[in-house]
Amino acid sequence: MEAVIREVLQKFFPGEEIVSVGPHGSGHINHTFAVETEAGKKYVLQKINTDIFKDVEGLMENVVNVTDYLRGQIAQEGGDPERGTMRALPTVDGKYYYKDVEGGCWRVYLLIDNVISLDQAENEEALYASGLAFGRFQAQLADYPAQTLHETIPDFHNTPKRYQTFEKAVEEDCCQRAASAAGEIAFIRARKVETEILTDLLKAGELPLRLTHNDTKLNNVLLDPETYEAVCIVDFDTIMPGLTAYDFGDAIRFGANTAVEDEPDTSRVSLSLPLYRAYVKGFVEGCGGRLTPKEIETLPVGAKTITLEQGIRFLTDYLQGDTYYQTSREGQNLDRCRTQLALVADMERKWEQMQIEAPH
Ligand code: GN1
Ligand code: MG
Repeated sequence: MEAVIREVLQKFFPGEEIVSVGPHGSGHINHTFAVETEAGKKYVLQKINTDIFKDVEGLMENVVNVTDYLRGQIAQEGGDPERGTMRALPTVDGKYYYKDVEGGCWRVYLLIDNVISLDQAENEEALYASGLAFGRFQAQLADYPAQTLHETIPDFHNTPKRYQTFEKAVEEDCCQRAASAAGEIAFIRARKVETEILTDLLKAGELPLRLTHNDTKLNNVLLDPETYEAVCIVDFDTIMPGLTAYDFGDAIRFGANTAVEDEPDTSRVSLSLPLYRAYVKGFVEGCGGRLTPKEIETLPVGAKTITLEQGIRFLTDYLQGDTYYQTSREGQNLDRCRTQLALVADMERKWEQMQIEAPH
């Protein structure tokens, strides 16, 4: 075991005998481990990426306050608050993160056992369940005092801003990679106006700002391995005020894709309409009548916008030398970008069928 991990474990679990520490999950930003003690207790240990999350204090305050609040909501609804949301654990000093001698920041959650996390949808049940869970999540947080939240990443889903950063990266071309992505650059440029649709509607007051999760990937919902029902939503790092369309869209981008996010063969990428519809049903149901007709109408726009935004973000990172997303092979960010753009193209083909009628 690395000395630094030993130091961290001492702060969270003094006196507990640790029997194993191993990699856990498939996140692209933080480093995640599962920890098991001799007494059979299981925890999730995470090294927070502080290049990206600069205000760890604020981040952990969000996590602790929102999970406490959710525990109250879940208990009121008759659910199991201990399995229904994450529980962060304090260090011996009572703080919810520990800064190691090298300046790395760590946190610990209780590990929720007997669940699965899917990097690709296995069936419609999983999409329905995750839609229902994210819809309910939004409903449960409808009265949360949003102004008390720290903005962990400013302009996180500000697609026009993402577009500007992308243009700058193309112009600078610091790694001489732009030529290898000429087709992708042209594809994105041809859709520049579309990056502005949702933010314009927000500015015009036609869409409300809500408390959103902002990273609604299928693998951020822990599911029961037998029933595929949702047990717990994880990854509260980007809970911030945002648009419903983005939360809906990000789940579609990831969960209704017939291929994995970094599939090198884009002919395998497509939008599965049955998976899409299963998510729509769950999400709208979960929101429990809270969505405005305009919000429902713009859900498909959300799916397309965030898929384009994610393509833009992956391509920007590729052009800038792979400094943001963790990669395990060369060209992975370009592959990731290509899957997103292939999915956008397929959404354009299926646009009519993606439309959702608002209930009257
Ligand atoms: C990152 O680390 P992870 O997998 O939870 C990213 C999301 C992207 C996602 C793409 C803070 O999430 O915005 O949608 O990768 N998180 C951050 O898979 O940038
Ligand atoms: Mg995340």
